[in-house]
Amino acid sequence: MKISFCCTDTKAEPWLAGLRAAFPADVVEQWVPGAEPADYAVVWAPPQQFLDEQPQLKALFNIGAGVDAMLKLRLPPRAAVVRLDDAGMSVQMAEYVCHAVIRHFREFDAYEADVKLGKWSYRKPRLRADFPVGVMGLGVLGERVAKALAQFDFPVRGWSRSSREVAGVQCFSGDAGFQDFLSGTRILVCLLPLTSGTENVMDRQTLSRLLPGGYVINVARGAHLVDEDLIALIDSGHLAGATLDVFRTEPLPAEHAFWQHPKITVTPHTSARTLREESIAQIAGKMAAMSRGEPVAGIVDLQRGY
Ligand code: NDP
Ligand code: OXD
Repeated sequence: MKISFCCTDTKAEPWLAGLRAAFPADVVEQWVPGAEPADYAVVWAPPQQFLDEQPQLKALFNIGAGVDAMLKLRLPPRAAVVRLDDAGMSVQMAEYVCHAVIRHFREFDAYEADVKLGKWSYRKPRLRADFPVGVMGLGVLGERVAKALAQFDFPVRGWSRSSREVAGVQCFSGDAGFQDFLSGTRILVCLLPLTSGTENVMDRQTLSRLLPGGYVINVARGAHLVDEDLIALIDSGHLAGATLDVFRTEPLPAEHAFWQHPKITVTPHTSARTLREESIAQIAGKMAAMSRGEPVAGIVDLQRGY
């Protein structure tokens, strides 16, 4: 069996070493144009030429959870697309989102500003009941985040495509449940996959439905959010601010208004990083299972787009 590694912006050697250790009897190579086709591939943002040279590929293992960029490419005819299924990302996402929610709720940004001015001042305690958090997407990452927030006694609501039950979380689903989900949410967290059904989901209309003083945390994809609508609603006072980890263009262009906006916190797509060892272990396990003809979790439904 041959495994090809084709990941842009990724140091290949440690991945190749890990995959070779898992498959000592097989060929594991970094792809170069014109190389012999592979049976399995480990990829991140592969060029179209790589995919076009893989007529016999059985599976493409994406070293991330989101496959929106890959699904824009022409895929090999029979290859399954397999996404990372947690692999150490859900705990990072829970840390990031809980940090952003608590920083906003406890006004730590305002305390930091006071401290810089040498000011010793208290703010009135706020009530958790006034800060219901709504998590859009209750998949591998969203469910973990929703449960982590519930541990801090925030009222937590979740929204997904199909109906779900998550302990401690008030669940809504589909178009029918969306308005009720939004109208009871003050802090909105996006953990949806980017598909034709979710692009621009956070626009003026939906963000206007949040409770006054709403706050937005986007950790999914930049194209879920209409940037101008967010800024207009913050500037009008309907929204209190936002923490954003993902952007339509990455790196976020130097001239983008998000950088300097006093009520927007920006991080460089770092809320849940791919962890190499966990990912190699997961991918190797699934590759071995597939070669034995066994089913594996995390196969992307190409029609649904996630
Ligand atoms: P999953 O596929 O496990 O979960 C997706 C969830 O979104 C499911 O609950 C699904 O509903 C729901 N959903 C999908 N479409 C719709 C829709 N049209 N309406 C309502 N709900 C919908 O994905 P993960 O949790 O693993 O990852 C989510 C996203 O997070 C990734 O696609 C990626 O873009 C992003 N991500 C960002 C990272 C970062 O560092 N910023 C790191 C990793 C991931 P249902 O349950 O019914 O299927
Ligand atoms: C992912 C990401 O999808 O890093 O895993 O954004």
